[in-house]
Amino acid sequence: MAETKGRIEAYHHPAAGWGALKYVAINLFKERVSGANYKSLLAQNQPDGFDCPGCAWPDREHASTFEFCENGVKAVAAESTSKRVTPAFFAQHTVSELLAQSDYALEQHGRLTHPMVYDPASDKYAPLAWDEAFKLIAGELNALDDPDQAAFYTSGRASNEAAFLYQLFVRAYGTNNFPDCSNMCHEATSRGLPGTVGVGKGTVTLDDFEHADTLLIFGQNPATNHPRMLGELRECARRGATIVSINPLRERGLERFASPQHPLEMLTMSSTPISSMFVQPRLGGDFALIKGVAKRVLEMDDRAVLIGVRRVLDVDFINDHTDGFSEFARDLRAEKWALLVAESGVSRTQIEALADVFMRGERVIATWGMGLTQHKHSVPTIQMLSNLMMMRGQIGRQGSGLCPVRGHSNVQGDRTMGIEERPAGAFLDRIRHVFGFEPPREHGYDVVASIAAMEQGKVKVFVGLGGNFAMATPDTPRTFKALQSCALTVHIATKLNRSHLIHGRKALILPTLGRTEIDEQNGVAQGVTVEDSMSMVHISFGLNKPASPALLSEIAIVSRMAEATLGARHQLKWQAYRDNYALIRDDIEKVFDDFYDYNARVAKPGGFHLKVASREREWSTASGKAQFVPHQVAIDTPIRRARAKHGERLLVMMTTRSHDQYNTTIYALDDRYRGVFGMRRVIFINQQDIDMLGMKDGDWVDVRSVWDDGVERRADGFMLVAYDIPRGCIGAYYPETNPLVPLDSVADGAGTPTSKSIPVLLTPAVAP
Ligand SMILES: Nc1nc2c(c(=O)[nH]1)N[C@H]1C(S)=C(S)[C@@H](COP(=O)(O)OP(=O)(O)OC[C@H]3O[C@@H](n4cnc5c(=O)[nH]c(N)nc54)[C@H](O)[C@@H]3O)O[C@H]1N2
Ligand SMILES: Nc1nc2c(c(=O)[nH]1)N[C@H]1C(S)=C(S)[C@@H](COP(=O)(O)OP(=O)(O)OC[C@H]3O[C@@H](n4cnc5c(=O)[nH]c(N)nc54)[C@H](O)[C@@H]3O)O[C@H]1N2
Ligand SMILES: [Mo]
Repeated sequence: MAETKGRIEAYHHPAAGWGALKYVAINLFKERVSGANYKSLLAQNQPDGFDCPGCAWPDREHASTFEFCENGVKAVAAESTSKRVTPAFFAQHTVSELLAQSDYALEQHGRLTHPMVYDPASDKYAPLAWDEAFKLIAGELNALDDPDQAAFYTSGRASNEAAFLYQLFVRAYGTNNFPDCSNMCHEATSRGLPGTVGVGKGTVTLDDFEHADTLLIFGQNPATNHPRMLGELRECARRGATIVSINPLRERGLERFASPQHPLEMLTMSSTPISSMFVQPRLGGDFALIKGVAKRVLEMDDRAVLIGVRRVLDVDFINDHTDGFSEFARDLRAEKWALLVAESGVSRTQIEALADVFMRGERVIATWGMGLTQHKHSVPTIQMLSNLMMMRGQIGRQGSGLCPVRGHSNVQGDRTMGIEERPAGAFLDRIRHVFGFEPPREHGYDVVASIAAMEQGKVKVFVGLGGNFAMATPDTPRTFKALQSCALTVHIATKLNRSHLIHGRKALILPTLGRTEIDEQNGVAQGVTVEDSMSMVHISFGLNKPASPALLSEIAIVSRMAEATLGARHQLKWQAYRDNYALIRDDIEKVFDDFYDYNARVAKPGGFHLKVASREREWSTASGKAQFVPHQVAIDTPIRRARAKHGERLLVMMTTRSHDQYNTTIYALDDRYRGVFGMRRVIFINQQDIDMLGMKDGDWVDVRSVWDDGVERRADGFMLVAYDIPRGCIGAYYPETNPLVPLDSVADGAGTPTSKSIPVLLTPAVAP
């Protein structure tokens, strides 16, 4: 990739609009989607079509109108490509040769077609029969001294059925080692919310967006990552709702939006302003900011009491539904404004202005993404946001609530199905009751713990159900070594990626059907189900011809792996499950009460809403009430320690997504709304910080992280791009910057790598 040929050019058009359409056309052409597969683009998120593999944002009724989404089209085009990675391809390239290619190049080779096994003699992957592959896996798994020496990763595209069978197999085998992509994603949400509202899921549905008058968007870039959410925001803005973007980066995509759904807007080149207000905290400053808003709300309530006007707090909600308010209020009163201002990087005037917007709102939705979840203090931050919303009863009523916006299209469903390294006792009891075996009780490894366990030789077999573990995880060189120390690595995948090349002593690549493809078992088309970010469960049927006749579905792969490994040990109905996926749903229903009449309810267009207790104002907490949880501003943090040592030259780095990538999959080299074209090795930085470094916009730097374990972590060769971002904060793209994230730098209580707050130093480098 000729990165130096890139250019930086401010983006002046609305998000989406013609730019998106033009891009999509180019992309389809490039992917060489064959004629028959074009029709699949019109079928995404249709009642009789497939669930879009793009993201977890829900669809309006999951029916009728074709919702045009650039992100979805790119995801579908990438899966529907006519390019193939065949045994002949592997015969032509050694693994070492392939390792020298970029992630972008690896993705461009196309779809995997045959099961492959690594041959150390030739350093190449060679084809093998499916049966041989399952025998090999079974042999290695059964040779381990302890089932806890294997780890089973899940990426968030696996369907409910595949995920359920996978956890059933792994628990029958004997471990809870379930690292999954949500450990790196919304784990802080899943661990934080149960402590306040009882359930680790959002409390809103799309319908609430029609009634909200105020939306607070924390740490999210929907123009790129959830384009269909932008459509909802556009409607909210048109109704006159106030939309606030809380983000260190002033994301251009949140300024204006032209909807491809509205031809008139496109023809007249007009657009709808999205955000009415931008608040730019420093990285990780949200905790102090939200606490400041809460403090102001309390102060205004005190004043209301004093002068005898309507209370600002929702006193009825607090009395009837919550616990712990007085202690929380005491802590807020004692908190120093100076500390909140200094920590958030937001002036007191602006904190008060944000509080005014919040208090004026009768129906407020707070949404958040990775900007809140990938910090050391993510769990307290999310709990503080929950506290704030509870102060005004903004949970569990129409038009208001908590809205974590998930990433992968079924990441929420996978957790619901039991992809969980810390399973609840009651769930395990059910598994025992329904399936007649005793599942393991000890908690297993999450992503970070799995890598550490591989390093220490405690995990020897790694199986990945989708994803790109080697590139998605932190501390890249260290993670590579950990994976390479495994006896066996297995990847169930649609496309070639670097994880397949960073392999154990033995290694398998098992190609699988994507969600866009027809999945026939015994001549009957099978559907799979998924749960979106708002707990809607629906069915998905593929429409395209499979990329290769040799592909197996994820369900077939998991069930055959289980049969081969467990043998006669467990009499589970693997064969029946893979012959008819409805039988899997019947058994899911036996384990989870909320899935009653599963098959009947997903047969209805749009599927069904899975009950979220907190939305109904039922609180599944220890006290049976929603809980206010006070938290202090953290004083002794790695970033503060690093800054004490290095002064203002110490910068805090976030790693984020460009417009043309899907996590570790790089579709192209542009980041249109941020004005970056043809390159990815850039650092967004405040002009005053460039001056402070004695450098110029466009200069090149190397990056080194500051951590206290004496290990050098670096990523070299990035171009400085002056940007609207607070001083002391910089941004760059993932996965290029993952080598900078120390493995043991994780969110307290969630274990999420702190990918949005890495202390770093920049040093001048020569332009490549
Ligand atoms: N096209 C596309 N779509 C995707 C994905 C993709 O890679 N490409 N990935 C999918 C997945 S798995 C996920 S999880 C989602 C991710 O979607 P997002 O949550 O939008 O993820 P990021 O791109 O990492 O961007 C996070 C945003 O947080 C801001 N931010 C960073 N640090 C802070 C902070 O400390 N405070 C605040 N307030 N903001 C901060 C950044 O400026 C950025 O705007 O998208 C999903 N959809
Ligand atoms: N520094 C930094 N690191 C991060 C993040 C960050 O913001 N910053 N974000 C984190 C987040 S939010 C996430 S979710 C993770 C993502 O981590 P992962 O989910 O592991 O990564 P992806 O890039 O989404 O995985 C892409 C691969 O999945 C496979 N695939 C695609 N579709 C299918 C399918 O239908 N079935 C199967 N079996 N395989 C399929 C393809 O082979 C493709 O190469 O990365 C995390 N890592
Ligand atoms: Mo994610």
